[in-house]
Amino acid sequence: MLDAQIPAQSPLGMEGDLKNPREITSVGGRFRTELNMVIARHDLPYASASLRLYEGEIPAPTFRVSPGDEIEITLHNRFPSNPDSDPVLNTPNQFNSTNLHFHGFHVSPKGNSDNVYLQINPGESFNYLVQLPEDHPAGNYWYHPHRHGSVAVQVASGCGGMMIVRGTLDDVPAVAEAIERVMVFQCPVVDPSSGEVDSYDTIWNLDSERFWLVNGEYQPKIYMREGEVQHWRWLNAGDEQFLPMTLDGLELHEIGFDGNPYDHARLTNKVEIAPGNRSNLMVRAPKVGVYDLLRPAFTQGKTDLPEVHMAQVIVLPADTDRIASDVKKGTRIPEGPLPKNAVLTDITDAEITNHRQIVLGVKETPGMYKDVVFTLNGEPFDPSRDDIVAKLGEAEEWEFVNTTPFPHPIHVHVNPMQVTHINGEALAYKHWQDTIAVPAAGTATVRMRFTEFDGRFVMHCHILPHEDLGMMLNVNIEA
Ligand SMILES: [Cu+2]
Repeated sequence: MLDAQIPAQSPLGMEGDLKNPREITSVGGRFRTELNMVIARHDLPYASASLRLYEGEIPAPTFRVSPGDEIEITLHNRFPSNPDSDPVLNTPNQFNSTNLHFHGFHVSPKGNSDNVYLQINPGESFNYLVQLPEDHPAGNYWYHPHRHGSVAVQVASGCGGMMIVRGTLDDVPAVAEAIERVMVFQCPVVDPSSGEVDSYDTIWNLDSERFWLVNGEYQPKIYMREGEVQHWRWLNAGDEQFLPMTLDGLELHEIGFDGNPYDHARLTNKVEIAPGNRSNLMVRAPKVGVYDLLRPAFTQGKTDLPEVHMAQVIVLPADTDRIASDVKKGTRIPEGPLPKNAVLTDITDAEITNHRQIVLGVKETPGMYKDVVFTLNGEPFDPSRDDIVAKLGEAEEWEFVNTTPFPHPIHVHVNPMQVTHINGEALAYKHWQDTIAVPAAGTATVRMRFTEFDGRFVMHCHILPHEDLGMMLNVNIEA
């Protein structure tokens, strides 16, 4: 075995402190693991639940790889057989069939690489082989199932793990000297009477009772030392709720988003991660005390969502004897420009060969789940249709026009997007993301370069019930 394993542990080596998820790392240019999908029992705050999980763990193990690595993952679907044998496209179906997606990776979408058109049925195994380019941007990515019809159920059950590509921010001295926390936010939603996620009605309602977990723990404690700065890697691995997060009393300096470093550290009092987004934060604890990491009450589209108490942050005196004195302790926020991911250079007007508009909608359709389908350019998903055909080596500008009263986080596979406008207003700083929250009844404009990889892939809404109900289309990049 080539696996290098790091057990789940507190980065402070401290009892009672939030543990980082178990980690599997690449060695000598190669990452290799088995990934078993099983149903496992977990005690949630409101029910003893049977969850669909990778390795029976919530969250799944963190994978840490390097640019240029060859990634080989053997996925074993050990779920029971599907009760429904005759799936209806764009309705929830076959909750025990699956596949594997590498969210945000710039890799081939074909064959046994990041191919979301595959279907791995119960009892089957599949060998994924993904070649990460030598110049792949470093940062936070993640992996999760992506089979159309069962994606929301499986992610809402807890299938998902962080995937870290080493480099860029890791080498910034202020980041390197700080302890690192991987924080995966998930909210397994089960029917409290059965403890299972077998009815779509359980997850459909945005305001159904949800209990957010951080690294599988409910309202965990996070320890810091007075004056300390820690590097936190956040992932919203939930199925549909946005997370606009606050941590009053501590300083939040955002240094990256969707894996890519910002131009410089940004002091903020709210960090918003839509479903699928990641954030890199430097968190400074100026004073001893107890603080709340909160998702304050807010309105998502038309739905009022309650305050969520995500975790408690306990800041101990700098000379505490509860943390060994040899545990490293960052104290600095990166100053000046942050290192860029080199291939992500601004896409200029002159490079753009095509402009497209993509209209986000919803359409009453009797006979479908809840009698609706979600649409892109007026149509629900059809795997046999090429909705967008573009040329390898070219760059395009896409405007997402949201005709619905809900925000939709739009995720495009394979190539990252440089976000240029929100609601028609040009952004002074144009960041690179793979998932962009298109405001309710608003617009977002992005630019993309189709480099290295031809083939078919998808773009879709990362509110995953919207995807299952049709909000996805095919992009075909021709060589
Ligand atoms: Cu959506």
